[in-house]
Amino acid sequence: PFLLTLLMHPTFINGTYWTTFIDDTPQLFKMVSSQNRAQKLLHYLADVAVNGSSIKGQIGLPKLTKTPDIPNLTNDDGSIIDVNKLPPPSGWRQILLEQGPEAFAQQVRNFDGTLLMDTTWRDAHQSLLATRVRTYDLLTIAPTTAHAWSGAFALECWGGATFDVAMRFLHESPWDRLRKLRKLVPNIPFQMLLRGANGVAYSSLPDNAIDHFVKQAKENGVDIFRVFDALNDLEQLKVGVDAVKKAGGVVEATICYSGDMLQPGKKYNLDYYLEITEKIVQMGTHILGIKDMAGTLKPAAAKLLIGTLRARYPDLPIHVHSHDSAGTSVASNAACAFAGADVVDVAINSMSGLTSQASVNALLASLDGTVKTGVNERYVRQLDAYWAEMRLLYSCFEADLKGPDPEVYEHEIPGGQLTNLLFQAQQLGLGEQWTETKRAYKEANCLLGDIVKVTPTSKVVGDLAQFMVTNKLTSEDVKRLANSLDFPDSVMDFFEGLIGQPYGGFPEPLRSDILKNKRRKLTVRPGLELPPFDLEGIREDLTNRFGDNIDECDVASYNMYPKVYENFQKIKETYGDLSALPTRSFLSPLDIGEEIEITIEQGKTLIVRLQAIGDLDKETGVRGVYFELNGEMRKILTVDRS
Ligand code: BTN
Ligand code: 3PY
Ligand code: ZN
Repeated sequence: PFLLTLLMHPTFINGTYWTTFIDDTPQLFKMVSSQNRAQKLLHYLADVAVNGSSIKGQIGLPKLTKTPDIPNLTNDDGSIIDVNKLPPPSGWRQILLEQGPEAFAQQVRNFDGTLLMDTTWRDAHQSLLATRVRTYDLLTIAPTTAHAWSGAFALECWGGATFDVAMRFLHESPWDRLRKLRKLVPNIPFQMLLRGANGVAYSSLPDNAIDHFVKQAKENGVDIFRVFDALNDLEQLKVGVDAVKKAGGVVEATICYSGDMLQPGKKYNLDYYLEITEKIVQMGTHILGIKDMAGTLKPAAAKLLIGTLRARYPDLPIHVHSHDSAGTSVASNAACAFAGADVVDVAINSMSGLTSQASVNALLASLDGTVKTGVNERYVRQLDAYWAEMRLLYSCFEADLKGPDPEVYEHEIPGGQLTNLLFQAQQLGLGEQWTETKRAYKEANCLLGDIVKVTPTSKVVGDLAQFMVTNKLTSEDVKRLANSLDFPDSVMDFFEGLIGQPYGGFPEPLRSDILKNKRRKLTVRPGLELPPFDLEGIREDLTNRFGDNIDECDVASYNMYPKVYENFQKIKETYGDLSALPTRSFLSPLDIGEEIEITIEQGKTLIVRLQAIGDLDKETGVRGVYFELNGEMRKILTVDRS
C-alpha cells in the first residue's frame, strides 16, 4: 500500500519527481525504483531515443520496420493449424524422457533414414548474425517451431558462443532463455554445444565447475550435449563427457574434423580419425559427433569417413555437423546420409548457407525422398517466412558475405570466426586487409604446428594472424624474434599448455623460444592443476552482492564469466529485464508517436508511447524524454552523450 500511495502521488504521476524527489529521498527512490520495472525499461528506451543503441557490433539500424509476422502452418487440406491451442505432436524428446539416453540413442540408430537437427537457434545465427538473435524472437516462434520441427532429432539452441553473447552483449540471461524455450517446446530434444573442459568459456575451469555447470544445464532443459575439445585432446574432452554422464544427459562426444583429409600429406587423415574414434568409443558415448566447423568436409571425404565408421561401429549413432562456407554442405550432408549417418545438421532456409549450415529444404530436395528424415518439408518451408523477416530485423549484424569461398580449404577458418574476422578487417577499411588476414591465418596455423582450429584454438590462430599483419611480420620474423616479441595472451596460453595438448606435440624450438622465462610448460591437462571452486562460498558472495534471487545458475554464469556476469547484473539493476523489449526497440530509437507493447510478465503488459524528446539542458547535458506509459505521462531525464 505504501508503494501504491507513493506511485499514485501526483509528483510521481506527472513526472516532476525527477527534479527534487530523487535528491530529497534517495532511499525511497531506490526502493520504488527496484520494484518499478516499467520505469527501468523507460530509462533504456529513453537512452536509445537520445543516444542510439550501444549494442556492440551493431552497424546501422534494422532494415525491418514492421512487427514480424508469425506464419501459419497448414495441413495437407490447406486448413491452418492453431499452434497455440493444439499441443505439439510428440517427438524424440518423449522417447528420451520415457526410455532414457541409451534406448534413445539406440532408436536413433535404428531409425530407417537420417534425422535432422535444426541449428537455427544457435550455430546459424552465431555464424551469420554475430550470435545476436535475442530470446524475444526465439520465444515468438517457439510454438510454431514445436509443430514445424516435431520430427527433428533436436533443436540446437544453447551453448557455444550464445551463453557469453546473451549476457555480454544482449544483456539477458541464457538460463532464462533455456527455461522459457523449454516450456514452449516440450516435444523436441534440445542440444547444446559444450567446449569440453572449458564449459562454455575459452579456457579450462576446475572440474567441479564443469560438473556444476552441466548439472544446471541438464536441469534447466538441455537434453543432448555435443562435447568437443578444440585440439581433440581426449583428456580435455573426457572432463565434459564425464560431467554429462553424471548429470544424466545424452552424451555426444565429438571429433573436430580439420581440413580436407583426402589431400595428400595431411596431418589429420583417415587413420587419425579412426584412432581417436576408437578412443572415444572406449571412453563411452551415446552418440558420436563429427564436427566440420570450417566446412571443409567434401562429399567424397564424407562418404569415406562415415562409410568406414559405419562399417566399424554398426551400433554407434553418428551425427555430422558441417558448415556451408565452401558451398558443399548440402552435397556433403547427402553423402553422409547415403553413407549411413544417423543425424545431420541443417538450418532453416533464410538462416542457411555461407558460413552457416546447409539449407533444410535444399537437403530435402537433394535427397528427394530417397532417405527418410522425419521432417515435414512444407512446415519448415512455411516456418521460414519468419526467419526471412528476422534476417532483416538483425540486418545490422550481417557480415555481408556474398557467396561460397573455396579458399576455406587453404585457411580453414571456422564459420563462426570467419564472419568475425571479415568484419574486423572491413572495419580497418581495406579489402586488402582481408586478403592479408586470410594469408596470415594460414601461416599462423603452420607456425603453431597445424592445429585443429575451433573455439578457443581458432582464436589463438586468429590473434597470431592479426598480430603478424599489424606488425608486418613474416613467419621467418616470428621464429627469429620469438623470445623478444610481445605475443597476444591467447598465444602464450596455448604454448603454456592451458588449452590442452595438440596432436603431434608443440612446435619446437618455437615453443621454448616464446615461453623462455615467461611461462611454464604444462604437460598435463590444466584442470588437474586448478583448485576446485568453493561453490557454496561463491553463492553466498553473490547473494550478498546481488540479492536473494541468486540461484545455482547465477553461480554457474559467474564461474564461466565473472566480469561479464557482474556487468550483466549491473545493467539489470539499471534497466531491468531487457529481454522483454521487442527487438526493434532494443536496437533502434522509437519514432515520435510510436507505441509498443512490452509484456513484463504473463498478464502484465505495458503500453509505451514515445511522446517527445525535450531540448538539451546545456548546463547538465540532460534531456527530458516524454513517454506515455499505460496512458500516464512519464518524463525521463537522460544524459545526452553526443
Ligand atoms: C564480437 O564482439 O562479437 C565481435 C564483434 C562484433 C561482430 C560483428 S557484429 C556485425 C558483424 N557481423 C558479424 O557476423 N560479425 C560482425
Ligand atoms: C563454439 O565453440 O562456439 C563453436 O561454434 C565451435 O564451432
Ligand atoms: Zn558449427
